[in-house]
Amino acid sequence: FEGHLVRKHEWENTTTKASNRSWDKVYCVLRGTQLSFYKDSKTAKSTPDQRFKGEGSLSLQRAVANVAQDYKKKKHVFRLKLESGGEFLLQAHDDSEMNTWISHINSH
Ligand code: I3P
Repeated sequence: FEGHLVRKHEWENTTTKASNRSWDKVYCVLRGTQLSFYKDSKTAKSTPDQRFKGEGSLSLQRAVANVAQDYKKKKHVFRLKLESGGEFLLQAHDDSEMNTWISHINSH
């Protein structure tokens, strides 16, 4: 499963806020239990090792995605909580796309 989302890294782990908390447009690819971010769909397809800003993939083992009810600044935003304590906010185009992402992430 894959598609465009806008991403904000909130927490590095349970105690450290992410140093860069700006919103980035990213192309997201879910392969098994791994979530990878890319600059665009072309890069994801042609050179899947070339992830956004040289980042690693995220492990979704014991990760949970939920609607970000408390985040009011943008619509269609869900929160991804990783086992590491890392947290991301991810904005979809609409609620239906958001709910599709949430179920894919939670049903791996
Ligand atoms: C961040 C940027 C984000 C903002 C974040 C800022 O600054 O303005 O949009 O999050 O606020 O730190 P920069 O682009 O200079 O990194 P919101 O959109 O959620 O307000 P934060 O520090 O409160 O997370």
